[in-house]
Amino acid sequence: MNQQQRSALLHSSSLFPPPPGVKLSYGTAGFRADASLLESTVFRVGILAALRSIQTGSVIGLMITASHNQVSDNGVKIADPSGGMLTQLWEPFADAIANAPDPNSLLQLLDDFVKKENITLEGGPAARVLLGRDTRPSGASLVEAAKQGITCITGGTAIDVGVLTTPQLHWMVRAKNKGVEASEHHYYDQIVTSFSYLMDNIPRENSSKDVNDKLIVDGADGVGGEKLEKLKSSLKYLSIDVRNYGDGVLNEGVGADYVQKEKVVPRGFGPSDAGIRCASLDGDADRLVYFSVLSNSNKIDLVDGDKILSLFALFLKEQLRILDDKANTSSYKASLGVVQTAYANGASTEYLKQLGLEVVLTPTGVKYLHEKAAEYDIGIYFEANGHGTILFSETFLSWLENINNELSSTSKGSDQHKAASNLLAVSKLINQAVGDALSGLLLVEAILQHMGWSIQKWNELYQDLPSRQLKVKVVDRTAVITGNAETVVVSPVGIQEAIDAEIAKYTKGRCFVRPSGTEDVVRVYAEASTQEAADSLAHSVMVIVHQFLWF
Ligand code: NG1
Ligand code: ZN
Repeated sequence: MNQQQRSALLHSSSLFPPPPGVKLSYGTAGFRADASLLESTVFRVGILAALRSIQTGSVIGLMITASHNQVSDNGVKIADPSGGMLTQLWEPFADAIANAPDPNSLLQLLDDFVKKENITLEGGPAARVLLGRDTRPSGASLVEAAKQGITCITGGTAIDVGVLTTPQLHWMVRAKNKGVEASEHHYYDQIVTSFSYLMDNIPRENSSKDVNDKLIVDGADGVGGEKLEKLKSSLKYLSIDVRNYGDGVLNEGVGADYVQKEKVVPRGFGPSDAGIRCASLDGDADRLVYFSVLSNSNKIDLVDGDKILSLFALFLKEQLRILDDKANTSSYKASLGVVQTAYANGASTEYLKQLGLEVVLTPTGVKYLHEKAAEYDIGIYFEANGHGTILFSETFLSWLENINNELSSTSKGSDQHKAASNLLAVSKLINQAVGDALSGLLLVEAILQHMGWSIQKWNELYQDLPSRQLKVKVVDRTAVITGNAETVVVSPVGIQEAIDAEIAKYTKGRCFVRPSGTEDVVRVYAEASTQEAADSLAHSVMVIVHQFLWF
């Protein structure tokens, strides 16, 4: 690092002192905290993004959002060149620089890291970072801090793409690095075109009375609602009523996280919506759940991420089967895999296995699910909370393109041809970079129309086991170390035996605890054959967590 670069770093970082006594960790979704604590962190993540861009010779993304957290929080995360999450190899360094106490120790860390990672600061490619943010009021000033971080690396360019959903930013990073058109307009163009294509391909006999074109969407008073309100007029065959698209307080009594955890209607919905298909996005539109309002009540029937996954899996399996039926073309045995976390409802896992699908569990966090799903030709991953997507391998996609062309000339309009083109359309509609509520919603809508299913019919695929999630405040949540995709606690010693003894008291009992990656709590999840039993199991395990960790 030359002298000019060193002075630039020392000078700029002295303008962004870290708040005293705050220790931050990159977590499951980047850094998150009260927005007033984040300027220094975002500035430093700007530096990190610039270094990552130089090292990879690619465009990197930096997103300012705290997703479903309350409006006074904010957060920052990095999108790697593929559009996926920052490589896990860099996370410890992200933690180290975020927590460096002063400009000199920050400079020392950067100097060592640049050497260790062979990052060429002079004469190599210049850093290019796409900067996006959600609608939080604190976003604008945090974007300025990020710009300072990016540009204090010599030659670094910050490209401010304004207010976007998190998945749009990830999509743009991926598109830019593939050398294709990457504006927000192109994003809409791609999803609207592939959605229309799927809708046009629907077998006429399935356009039944069971499924109508009306959908009500809760936009969480965030960026997703705002974007969908603008997008909806270009969606043929679908009539969307968007509520909560920006007038109320972000995530307050609204949004996918609220709906999924509380199982009640979001603000602006009520008994008059009973029976209608409804969906809810989270604050940055990377989560999606569906629900229907029960008559004369504020309660809902929740259709969560596990059921979205099941719907996608059914449809894709069917398309692959139809494609496989044809004998006249070179065959390709595409691998189809399903990836969940321990939070997936046990009934969903059982249902998916009964369909003959391969189901794998990973620890919580998109990075783990995504990595695993990428091992298949078609990998579908979803968290119960509604974050997920479908990944297609390059090999499979190029085979599919060829077959589609072949079928288009030999048997245009045949079932096989439609199956091939449906699969291609899904790969274009669904975000290949990260879970995306807007494109996920359009795929759900297209499949429901294709099946001729109402939301009630979809919800009947299987019956969820009653479950309960609790948060426990402890002195130090990092004292909880888990194993086996977070299904068991390895440390503190003895706690797992105590949990097992509780689980054994319940029919269909299942329970696990893990430290949250986004909040300062330990989470408890319990499942059992009745709601009372699930509540009671969760509660007893919460007491155990207290006993072992409140010292
Ligand atoms: P943590 O706080 O680590 O449980 C939560 C979600 C994750 C994931 C991240 C990122 C639950 C139980 N956990 O993580 O699945 O979505 O937020 O937003 O829903
Ligand atoms: Zn989110």
